[in-house]
Amino acid sequence: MSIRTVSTQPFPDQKPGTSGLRKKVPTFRQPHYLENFVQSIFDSIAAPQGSTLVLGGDGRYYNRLAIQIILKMAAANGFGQVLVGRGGILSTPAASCVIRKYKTFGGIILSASHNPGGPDGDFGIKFNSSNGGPATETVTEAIYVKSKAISSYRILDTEDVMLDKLGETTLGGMKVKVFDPVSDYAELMESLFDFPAIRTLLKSGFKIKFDAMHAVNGPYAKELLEKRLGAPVGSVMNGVPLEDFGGGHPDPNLTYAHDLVEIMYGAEAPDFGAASDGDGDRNMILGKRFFVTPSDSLALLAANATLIPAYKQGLAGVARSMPTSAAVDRVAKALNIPCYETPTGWKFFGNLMDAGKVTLCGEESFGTGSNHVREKDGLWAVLFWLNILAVRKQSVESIVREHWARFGRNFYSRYDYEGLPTEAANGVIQHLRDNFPTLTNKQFGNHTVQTCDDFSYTDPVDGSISKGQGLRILFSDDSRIIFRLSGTGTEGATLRVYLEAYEADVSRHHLDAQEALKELIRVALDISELQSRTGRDQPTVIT
Ligand code: G16
Repeated sequence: MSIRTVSTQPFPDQKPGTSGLRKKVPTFRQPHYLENFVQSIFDSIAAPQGSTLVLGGDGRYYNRLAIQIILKMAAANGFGQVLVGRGGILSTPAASCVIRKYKTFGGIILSASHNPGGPDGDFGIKFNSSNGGPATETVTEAIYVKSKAISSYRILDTEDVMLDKLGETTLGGMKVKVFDPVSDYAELMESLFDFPAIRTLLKSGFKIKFDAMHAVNGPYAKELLEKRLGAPVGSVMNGVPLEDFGGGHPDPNLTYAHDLVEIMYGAEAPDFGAASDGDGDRNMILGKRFFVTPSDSLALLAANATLIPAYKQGLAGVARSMPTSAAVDRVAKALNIPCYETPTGWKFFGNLMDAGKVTLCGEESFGTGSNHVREKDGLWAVLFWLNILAVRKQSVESIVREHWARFGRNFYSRYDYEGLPTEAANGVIQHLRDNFPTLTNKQFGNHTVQTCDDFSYTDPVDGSISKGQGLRILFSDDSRIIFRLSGTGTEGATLRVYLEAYEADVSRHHLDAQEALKELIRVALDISELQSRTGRDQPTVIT
């Protein structure tokens, strides 16, 4: 068993995006591609000799192979121990939980989140720091810089490790501990929520359906919802993780979680429905024939937080990503707590939570979480909702409608144009930017533009500045249109258009969001010249 130093050449495309490096599987399978990136991580983080690392992924195609490579490289790079989820499985929030619980130096998470998997699907890798959260931009930038200058990597020449049996082995001088990926996380959930109250709710005939979308959360949901909380077996659907997610797109929204949507809008609809994504950090919440937008869900969790044992003392503050609706801002105002607006990307919440400035945070992209870990957390959101439902004994719909009646409704929708030629997408953004001066003060129907800017964020904790985080067109009536290029796609460019309009009048709260936002959508298409510049007359997905 010897350490081999392998000569390599840099790949020019290893810049981490919104959440780590995401590429097609064939890209990752090129000789040295994964190895270069892993060595760049190790060279950037400067872990002391003998450090412990957590390792696991969402089980998608290439997960197991990648884990073997990373284990051998960790052994050759001086790590003392790696904790690996059994079968190489570890949901993203569970990885965060384990990094924190065992105070490890950090962890490597393998996932392309909600993107499809399989031999031609997507794969991804990211490093999480010792706080359990995604590496900050300073660290990801350092990794990128290393990747552009790499000339060799180190790997141990040895047999593969057995990943399917709990226990310890050694790899060179390094210990490999295969652990149960569910138990630490389940224990953490049980410490946050009122399990007896939820158990009583589920015994009372309240029916739930959770769609794990053949992704990583299947075993976690079965353990928590069916085993510990007593939901009938079968309440968790698509609960067996598959390497290609059963050919599906493990993205919990109304388009891709269609199995669940059909059930929740059907004649025999359960009282509560939810889904999570490939790596278990996103969530979608549904009531009987009722969809809760992620932005409303965040606002509602904040407004009801003191009903939950873990948050009964109240919240230090809340945070949302810039494109997320301002529904939570209204709750924060009523609670008299700070509300932070960050760029898109969970990594921006970490500093705020570490500094004790926020307790809850969330994003329009179906992510909500709290300071219990440093990742967004799909099942946590589901349990939070179930706990609220157990206390308030009302339907999902009536809880949301009461919330709107109190705070007003932020109508919200996102239009995604996926797989655009990069030049066309950049052209739309440039055109808008060039037109900022002519847009200010301009009136469009009932909406008058107040300001336009390119969102820039100064981290209040470490002072770091992140520029170019999305174009905002802000209207005087609190409506907003945001244009942003996604940082998680793997093919061409994905242009996102976020639309939001505030409505205080309860008599208009029943409106369909698309109807309420009709005029803003027209304005957005008009001022961006999106259709003529991209040749697309329809978005790929509307959420
Ligand atoms: C990641 C990030 C989120 C972000 C989402 C979409 O989520 O962690 O913060 O909102 O991507 O980003 P973009 O709009 O750049 O595509 P996930 O669930 O994909 O890891």
